[in-house]
Amino acid sequence: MAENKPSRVGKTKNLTKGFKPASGQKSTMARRSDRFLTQLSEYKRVSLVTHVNPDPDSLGSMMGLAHLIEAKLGIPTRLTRDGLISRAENRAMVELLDIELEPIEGITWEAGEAVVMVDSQPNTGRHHLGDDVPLVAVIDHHDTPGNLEEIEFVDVRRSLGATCSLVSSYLREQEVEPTSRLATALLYGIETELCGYPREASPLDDKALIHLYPLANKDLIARIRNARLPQTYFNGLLQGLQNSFIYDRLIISWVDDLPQPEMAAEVVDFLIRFEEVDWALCAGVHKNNLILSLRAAVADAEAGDLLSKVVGKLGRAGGHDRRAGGLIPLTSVSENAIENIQSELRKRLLKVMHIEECRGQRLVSKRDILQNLHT
Ligand SMILES: [Mn+2]
Repeated sequence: MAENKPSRVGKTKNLTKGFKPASGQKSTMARRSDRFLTQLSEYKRVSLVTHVNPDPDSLGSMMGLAHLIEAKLGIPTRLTRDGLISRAENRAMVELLDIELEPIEGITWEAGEAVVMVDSQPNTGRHHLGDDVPLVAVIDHHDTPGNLEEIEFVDVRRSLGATCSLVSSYLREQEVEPTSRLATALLYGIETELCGYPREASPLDDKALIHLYPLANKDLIARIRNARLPQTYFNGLLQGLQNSFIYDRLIISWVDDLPQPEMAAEVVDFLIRFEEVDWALCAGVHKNNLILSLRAAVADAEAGDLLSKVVGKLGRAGGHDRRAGGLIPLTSVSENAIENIQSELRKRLLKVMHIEECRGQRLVSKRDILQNLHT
């Protein structure tokens, strides 16, 4: 990665764009936002990248940093998109807030361009970035460690609920007031990371919410949160409910035909509220992948580590303390091949959770499913 870094622009010239921390700040530059801006001050352009299938936290974070960079450094920025945005709420966010995203596959990096990664870390298997990406900074809150050795600026805070909270703290430190549109994006980004159950939040998240709430457009947030849903959503949810099996304090839901990859998370967000379990996993087939989503209703669950141990070399996984996701590429989507991988996954999961191998008990019995079916 290092040898392909573009040369900085005008290092010896008199810089008009050079960043100086606000007066009154110690020259030791204790504030991370000062160091972040200083690191970027000599580039011609800054591009923001994030993980595949960007979610509200990654979209809001890209928008917030772009706004900060443009306001304080006067450097042009661009936001990118890796993969698709398919969840209805996330699509509504992009549409209603008019977020312009350049598809990552069509991008060529220019000399003098810096790339900032948000809500993710390099080499975690969550991007389609080439080796030539001029990555200068990484700002994230995931437990899953990435390869950060070559990165000049790193701010990873695992105790934070949302990357948007970290970005909001940069804006506050630099006294850059977010526009209503930006405040809406940041608030929704934080809300989606925090307001589910189990909640993983810190005082910095609360501070950001308090600051952003009066500035945000609550009508737009309501429209995003309650985005209209396609028929495939109900089909996917029904499949999940019909194929949910309980093993002690764990429930596993198999979806043979996931309408879109993020649906796995929606299924477990629903199932983790079941009072009889502490863990919920959804494994759904989407295209040639088995998409995994895990939730834990107990503290110090280390869900990210646990899922990554379970998946091992079959694929990749990671996440937070109580929320995790993963992906297993399927070599075949035949019924047999899928059943094999499902049974291997179940075996591994029961083992790491110290649950005895047993026949799973259906969440909804077959008899009930059939009896209540109107024809
Ligand atoms: Mn996030």
